Amino acid sequence: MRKRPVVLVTRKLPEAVEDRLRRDYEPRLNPQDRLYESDELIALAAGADALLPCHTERLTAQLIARLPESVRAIANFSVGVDHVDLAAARARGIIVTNTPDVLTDATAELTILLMLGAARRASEGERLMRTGAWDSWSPSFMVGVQVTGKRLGIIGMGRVGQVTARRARGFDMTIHYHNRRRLSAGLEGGAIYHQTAEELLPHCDFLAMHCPATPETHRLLDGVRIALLPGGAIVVNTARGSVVDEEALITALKSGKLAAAGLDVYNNEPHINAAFRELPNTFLLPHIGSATRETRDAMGFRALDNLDAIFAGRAPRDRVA
Ligand code: 8YV
Repeated sequence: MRKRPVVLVTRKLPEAVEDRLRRDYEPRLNPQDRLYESDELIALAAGADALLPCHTERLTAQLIARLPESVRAIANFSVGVDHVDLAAARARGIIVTNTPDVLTDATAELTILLMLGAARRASEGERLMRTGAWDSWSPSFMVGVQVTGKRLGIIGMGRVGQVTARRARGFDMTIHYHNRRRLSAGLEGGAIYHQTAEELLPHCDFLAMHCPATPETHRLLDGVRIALLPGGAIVVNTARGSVVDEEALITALKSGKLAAAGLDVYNNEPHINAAFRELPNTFLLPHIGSATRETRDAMGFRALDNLDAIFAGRAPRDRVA
């Protein structure tokens, strides 16, 4: 019988995904879901044919250089691949894949939740209820910003951006966007294209970040660009913390330039900038964009589809390097 490929699975994955791994591979699972240090990861990878990591593993050029010769593939359980040095993997001939499509709906849902939560002061309201501090009601109590009918600007009109736009149209929002390339009229669905972020920003009552983290998008939303937003705008981010200059965002939230921010992603997760916690006008979630049962299963299956193809000698559907 052909030897089943050994797969180092760095985190605890959904039961159905681990069942399939046990059926088709020789998996090295992590039932305790411990975060591996680099040395430990390298030791555990000895003799492995593939890695199945999450975005929590930083697969730097140094780490990739230390991977054993046996590793042929890195099948990520994530759509974002900013945690992997793709050039280093390419240089070693290691195939890298991701899991697009399957987390689009879940992430777009979370963007809408962040918009509503930030605009309607959900965090403050929840805190009042949980601490028992709610003691009165008045017409001026907890007044927020209405979402319906506003202009939503989207930076990065890929899969998630497009679904966010569709969902936002349910709130009669007008969609503006900036993307490297203009979409076809069919995909645009009436959204208004802006060739640069600078041109887009003055049109955004709400701004949603949906671009991947790359050197080009690093701190794309900085102080200069925040200044171009209308006063009282609301920023939401389900992409990556690195696409926002957090200090500039905090300054704008403190000054009232921005009414609020809804954030699911941060620099230096999970040790987020403490100012976000202290500000009343932030609505904060702990990187749960794809955290639905349906999506997490689908992410695992998609990663396994990619591995199946690689070990069957076929081209994986989601090759990124
Ligand atoms: C995942 C994500 O939970 O897929 C991504 O890029 O950011 C998240 O939705 C995480 O990356 C899993 O590794």
